[in-house]
Amino acid sequence: MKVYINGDFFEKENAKISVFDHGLLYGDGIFEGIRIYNGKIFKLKEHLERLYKSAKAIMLTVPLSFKELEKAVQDTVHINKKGNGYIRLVITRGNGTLGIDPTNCKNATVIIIVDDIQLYPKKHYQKGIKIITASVRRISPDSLDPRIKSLNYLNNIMAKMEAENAGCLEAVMLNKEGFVAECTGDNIFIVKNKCLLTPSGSKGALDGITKNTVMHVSKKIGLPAQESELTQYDLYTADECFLTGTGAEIIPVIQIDGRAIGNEKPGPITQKLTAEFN
Ligand code: PXG
Repeated sequence: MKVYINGDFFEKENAKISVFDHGLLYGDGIFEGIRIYNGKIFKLKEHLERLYKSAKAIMLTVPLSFKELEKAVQDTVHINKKGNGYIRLVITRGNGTLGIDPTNCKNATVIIIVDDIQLYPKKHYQKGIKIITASVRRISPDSLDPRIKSLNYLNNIMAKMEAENAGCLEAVMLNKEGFVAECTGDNIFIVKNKCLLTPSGSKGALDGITKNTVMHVSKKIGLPAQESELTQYDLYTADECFLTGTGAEIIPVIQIDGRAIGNEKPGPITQKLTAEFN
């Protein structure tokens, strides 16, 4: 495996960055997770557009132009001869001093890793998963906008640990007002009266590439899809529920906080959307 760091390729064991990198010291940075299917990079432009928006929001200067970064990602995929896999593109604030001030960091660090990813065992895609509502709330847009795909995942990790402690694989997170935001690493959808509903970015959801793809696919097959305010009640009384993400793809949810969703099996619309997505 060859890892791209700041324009050079390193073998996995030599792919190292400084302990003074503010990405490590303060989680000061951003990232993207991208899929490779059949030798093609899925929605690369959309991922790069989101990355540059994240960079803009945190005043991080990406040291490469859009075209240069696009080429660096493509080159890293080619050098690794990866037909199917996963790209982790990370930009940190770079090396600095011990102090949070980002102006001490003169050059951002650009890392591109090409590897494999399997977030959930295969059987869960057929059977569906059980989730809980986390007690910890999704961080508010007025503190750190969840649309910024930052390296600060502790909020999500705290919720993920709650899920694991409850014997579940995922947790849904509510925002400060108690509306559904998203899961720890996925967007959430419900099906209600043959309509697809999912929380918007302003409610604390990442502007998910998979989410947008699923909404597009849904409309294409004649199923209305819209962003909507959702409460726990809406989840509990949904006809179907599923999660979307680059890692997870589309995974059915069959139980939430002990309430069965539909007849506790992946629903017909979830299955149809999955087939169309694939
Ligand atoms: N919300 C959050 C908080 C995420 O981290 C999504 C939604 C879905 O977005 P996309 O654009 O991927 O559809 C994510 C993405 C991992 C992993 O290693 C997590 C994600 C993607 C890939 C890998 O757990 N989360």
